[in-house]
Amino acid sequence: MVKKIKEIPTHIPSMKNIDSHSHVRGESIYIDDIPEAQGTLYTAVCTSTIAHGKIISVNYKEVLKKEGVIQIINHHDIPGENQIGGIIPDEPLFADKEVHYQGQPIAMVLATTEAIARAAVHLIKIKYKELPAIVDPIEAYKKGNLHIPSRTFSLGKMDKAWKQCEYIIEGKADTDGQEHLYLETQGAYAFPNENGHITIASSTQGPTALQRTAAKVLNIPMHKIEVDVRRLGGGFGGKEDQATAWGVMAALGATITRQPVKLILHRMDDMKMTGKRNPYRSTYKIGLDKQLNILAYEADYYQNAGAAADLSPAILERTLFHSTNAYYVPNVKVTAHSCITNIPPNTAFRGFGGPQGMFVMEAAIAKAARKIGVKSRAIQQQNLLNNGHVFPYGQKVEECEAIATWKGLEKKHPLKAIQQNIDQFNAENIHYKKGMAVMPICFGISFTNTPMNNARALVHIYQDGSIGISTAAVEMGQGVNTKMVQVAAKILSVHADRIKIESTNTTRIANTSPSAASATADLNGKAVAMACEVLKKRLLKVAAKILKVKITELRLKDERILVKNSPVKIAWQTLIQEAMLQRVNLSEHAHYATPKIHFDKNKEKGHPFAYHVYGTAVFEVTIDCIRGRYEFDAVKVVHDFGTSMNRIIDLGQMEGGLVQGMGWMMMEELIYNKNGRLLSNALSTYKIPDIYSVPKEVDVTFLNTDGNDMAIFKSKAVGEPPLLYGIGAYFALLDAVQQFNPNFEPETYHAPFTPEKVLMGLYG
Ligand code: LUZ
Ligand code: MOS
Repeated sequence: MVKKIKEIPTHIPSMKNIDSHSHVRGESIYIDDIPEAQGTLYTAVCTSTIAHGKIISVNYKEVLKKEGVIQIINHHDIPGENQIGGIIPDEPLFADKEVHYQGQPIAMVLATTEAIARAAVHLIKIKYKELPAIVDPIEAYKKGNLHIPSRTFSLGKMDKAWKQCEYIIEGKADTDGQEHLYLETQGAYAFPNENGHITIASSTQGPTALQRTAAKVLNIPMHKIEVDVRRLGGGFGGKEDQATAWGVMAALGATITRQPVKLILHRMDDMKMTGKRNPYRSTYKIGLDKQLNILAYEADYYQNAGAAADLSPAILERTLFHSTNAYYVPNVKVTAHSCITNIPPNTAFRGFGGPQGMFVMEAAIAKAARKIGVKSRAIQQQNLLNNGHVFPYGQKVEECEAIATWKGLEKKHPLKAIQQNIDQFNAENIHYKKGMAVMPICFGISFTNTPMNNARALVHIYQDGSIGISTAAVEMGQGVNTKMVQVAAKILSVHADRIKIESTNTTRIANTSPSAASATADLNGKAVAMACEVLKKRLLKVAAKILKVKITELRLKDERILVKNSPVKIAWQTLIQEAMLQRVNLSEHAHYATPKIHFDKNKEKGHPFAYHVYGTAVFEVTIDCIRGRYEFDAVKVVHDFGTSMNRIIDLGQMEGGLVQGMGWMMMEELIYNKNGRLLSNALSTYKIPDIYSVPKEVDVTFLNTDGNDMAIFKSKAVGEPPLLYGIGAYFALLDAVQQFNPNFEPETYHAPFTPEKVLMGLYG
């Protein structure tokens, strides 16, 4: 069945982001905008200048002489455990005897001004005994340096499958890391309260992770720590786990000095000290039959995890989950290795290991297509997932939109016509060549770690009829707070301006999962919906009592109670006053846990995802064959949003994710030298897409589908999936380069495809 395609109307009928006013006026409050309390101390962090070694001595003498320096804090000053590791306890807050990467914190200086603190750090004299550094994951693997035992997903019978293949192709595919480059750098502001209680304002995606870790380091119970998050100036995964260290340091400083302590990283320090998307190196083998069916796929992923595990074990898992992208492969054996290296611990980044795995599959298809003499898209289309198939991890493919989005794309933007234009252009031009690539995607929605799939909401209706909502959702620019308003407004049938979304606060909402895995609106939205349904029922009961009718005759609509077949109405405000008189509870706390999902790590099988998101994009690029420069002419996408509850926000996520993914594939060249030093440590040496590097045309079509009940209001998760499209940029560039230089075949498909690499490919 071919689904109807709905155009995006010019006037998108959805709610404007509730933050847009304060954003545009510069009035939104981030950590550095919090009015400063008297006595605030400022922090600078002293970090390792070598990638691996033993600390022989640390001399603070000169620092203490400096005027304005109040305190130096290092591992000796920690009341509890010197440990901040999230999944594995392998990461000290401050290095003790050894250092494992350049930029690893050793101590912090508190001073009366930030300038003094920063200057003071340079007066700390550290002697090291240097040890050899490893930055390459395969070298680490060969030495047996792994964070966790390697993991394998498998399906079918490999030996038998290889024998049935007409074509077998092997190759290598590498992806570099990616700097998150959130506009707001990492930071926190901690306030000491009475009795050793601490409040931490933090720019974190994971308030509970910070609370739990601070409690461990400070050696106090979690209830003495309140983490408060107003909003983030971007996170992209970089603050899922790695906001914790800075919050803990600020809390430690505030505990020791009994003064408020503020810690905000400067951009270059943030780039140097924090982890990024995990670079991967991979090998693959793919087998196809004569009809281009992929019969077998084998891959080994070497994840460059960095010096501590951080979230890398979970990221590794998602690489395996997405190893076959949007394709059905009946025989699969994929193995992933989490390699310990001497660079900062790498971490979550939009897609969470999924993109790294999918790139390898796309590389395998591209190389196979070239060997066989067909277009990649012939192989892609032949192998798209469909209902009744099974993923390598055992989950059945249901409500699959892989073919529907492909056909939707074909219908709106016939690929043949695009190809003809390109062929004609290439025939007529010598110095410019065009290329194209199609990129289907499939992304599983849920934390792969099943227990994390839960959230809560606390809804208060105040006696004047206004409403305050707290959830575990962290607003980081993705618009989740706007979606929460929409959920409550719809269920309680009130105007959106009656509703305020409170900060994310561990005292109001406890034991939160981080805002991550694209699941924030689903998990928290469902909790808000549950709380509002309960409140609605109570209010209807109040009205029924006044009107002496059955509840079933009543409806809550547009701030009125309506009675069936009667002109009688009760206004919202009156209803709330009546509820107060009847002593009805106008607050509700609800808990949502995703049903149906499970996963058995021993068998590596289960049903880990609530649902999947699908889509297909086509990329068109023009390269300048003299200079190696290039411009993307167009990216056209048909995407499965389910029934979008907010087209403006969802379109924003789509465009932002697409361009962020393209940046990773095109230009964001993250370079560590062999001594583990980050060379691309500033915006002058690390290039991200600007307005000139985005495609000249981005055409997004909303696939008209029913959506899935596990998604909030059937509006599918949209945070991470769009980033995956970016992978298409690499293959469009490869196609264009091969138009000019048909002999070009990279030994390793290695993203990003920078203009420099394009130039070398053109003449290589
Ligand atoms: N974080 C996490 C994530 O802890 N588990 C996940 O599965 C995940 N997926 C995407 C992004 N963050
Ligand atoms: Mo994320 S990579 O969903 O924090």
